[in-house]
Amino acid sequence: MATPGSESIWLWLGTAGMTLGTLYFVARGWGVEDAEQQRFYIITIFITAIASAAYFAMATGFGLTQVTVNGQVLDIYWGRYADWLFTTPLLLLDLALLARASKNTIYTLVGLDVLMIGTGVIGALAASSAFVRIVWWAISTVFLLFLLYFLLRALSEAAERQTPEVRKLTTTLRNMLVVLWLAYPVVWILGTEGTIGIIPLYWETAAFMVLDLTAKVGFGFVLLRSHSILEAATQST
Ligand code: RET
Repeated sequence: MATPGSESIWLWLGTAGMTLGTLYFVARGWGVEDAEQQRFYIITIFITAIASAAYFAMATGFGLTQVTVNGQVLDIYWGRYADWLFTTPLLLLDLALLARASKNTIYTLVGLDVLMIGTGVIGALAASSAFVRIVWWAISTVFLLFLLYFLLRALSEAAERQTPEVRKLTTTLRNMLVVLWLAYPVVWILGTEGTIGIIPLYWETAAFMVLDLTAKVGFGFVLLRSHSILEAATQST
């Protein structure tokens, strides 16, 4: 266990943001009676609650380790991967349920997602060489691209079955997800993990915090913003 440096300010901000987001979603979902609508609240609440715990763990140094690659010591926050392993499938589930995607689509997306995070964490912790780390990064990025391909295909199929307002919400969430998720491998390779160190740990931690808050709290906010749209999305057709 290592001690976080000045970047801990961003981790504390992340903890606060995720906690506030969780409380907001709990309050917003309180009076919702419909089981299908409740599902979106439950999933979204767990996404931010898990992240809140992960951020607190990182801020207090639990989720931090050091990896020596070619004589260079890297500070690696492995706590992020523990968070992402559970929360990214839940984010996909939110969107897939909104689009009423088939079970097979959901299994495929979750499988690709677990492979993406799993190979990403190996890349982050691998001490072998910078080259091997970058190969793991490339493998993980390939899984991300397959995942986005399947997601876009499933959502465009679903569009035909949706009312215009539900379709609009799905499109907004889809665009958010694609843009934000593609930024993660970029921050990783330019940051500490990529060993090139173009982005120092301090700014890398800030960048992941902004991405995580937008991809979780921002995403949940947009999804749960309108009770009437969720109602239309869950009505049997
Ligand atoms: C890693 C490793 C390098 C290659 C790729 C990655 C992708 C990470 C993603 C993370 C998404 C996280 C979200 C968190 C929400 O709070 C693991 C950085 C492709 C896409 C949405």
